[in-house]
Amino acid sequence: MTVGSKPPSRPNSKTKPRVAPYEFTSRTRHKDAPPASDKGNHTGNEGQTGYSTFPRMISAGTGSISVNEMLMTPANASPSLLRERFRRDGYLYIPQLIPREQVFLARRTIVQDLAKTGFLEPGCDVMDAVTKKSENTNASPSLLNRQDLANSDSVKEVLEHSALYRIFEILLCDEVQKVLRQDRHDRDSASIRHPTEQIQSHPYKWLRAVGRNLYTGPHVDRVYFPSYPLVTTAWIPLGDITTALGSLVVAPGSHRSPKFSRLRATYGNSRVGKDGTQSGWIADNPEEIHVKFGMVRDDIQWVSADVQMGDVCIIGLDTLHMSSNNVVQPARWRISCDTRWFRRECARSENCLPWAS
Ligand SMILES: O=C(O)CCC(=O)C(=O)O
Ligand SMILES: [Fe+2]
Repeated sequence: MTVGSKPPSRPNSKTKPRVAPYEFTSRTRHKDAPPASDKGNHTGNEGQTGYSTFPRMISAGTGSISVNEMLMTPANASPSLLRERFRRDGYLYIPQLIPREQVFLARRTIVQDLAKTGFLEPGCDVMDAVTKKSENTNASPSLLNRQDLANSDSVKEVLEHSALYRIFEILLCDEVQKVLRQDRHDRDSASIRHPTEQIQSHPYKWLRAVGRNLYTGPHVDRVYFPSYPLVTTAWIPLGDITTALGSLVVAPGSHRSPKFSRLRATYGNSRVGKDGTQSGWIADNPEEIHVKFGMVRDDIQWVSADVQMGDVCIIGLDTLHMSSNNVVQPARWRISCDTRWFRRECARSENCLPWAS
């Protein structure tokens, strides 16, 4: 497929398995999955096969953990279900919240830039974001420093999509319930009348292209946001991301379970530097966390997903999470963006803006 191709049509989320992202053909296996003949005995990289079966073993940091599948919450779920699950689990996995066509266009903008700046292997489909085989394996596009790219039209349309405003109005504002009750017909629509009135998206966007063998270690976002009382993260994959490419991994319930109270009271109260940097990680090896905070191994149950363009994961401020390692072969960039959301009044009352490390 060429760069100028039009985006693939949106899959019907009811028809599983979901399709590979950058193809028009009806491929049913994920790009990272091994050949069908391998199924059943393939162990791949530490068991990371890209199969749609859970639980599975994944590489995370310097360790290896078992993950179950994230619970999917439909984009048109009622406000009460969205709130209830978010309160209970500390995260929401919402497949196809954003039209995949729009995410496709955003991805295209980013990968074209990666091609221009020399980070993609020549001769490969740019949409696959195949990492350039270079002698300097540490070369990184440092997309965190590319706010220009994050703010380009096609990317920003995804990162600040009206569907996200609607979700955060539901999760962060009591008032929206009243508005929605007044007009039941509006309830399931993608946007409410004035989606930006109460909610603000942080202007800084944490855009990432994560290379092979890299990952984000276990952390809670609170340690990076001491002065934002209600900030909530929307993790937006800008491509199809299997657990082998470096998907989000979350510990459901870790934001409120008594088992995590020591973690929250000690590490969770600490303050560190820049978001997502190593300074805020609990450990390089997630298998060490329970030992540090007086838990037993089974107290921490991890979940993850093979996410697709259009999917969004919402993460609470105190919810333990990380990414899995990018171990796919041939090496490809994992492209995603963390976006932060809060009530507009919070930005006025707290020293929330601009982002400062
Ligand atoms: O994408 C990643 O590697 C980290 C994501 C994350 O920690 C977040 O979105 O808060
Ligand atoms: Fe995070």
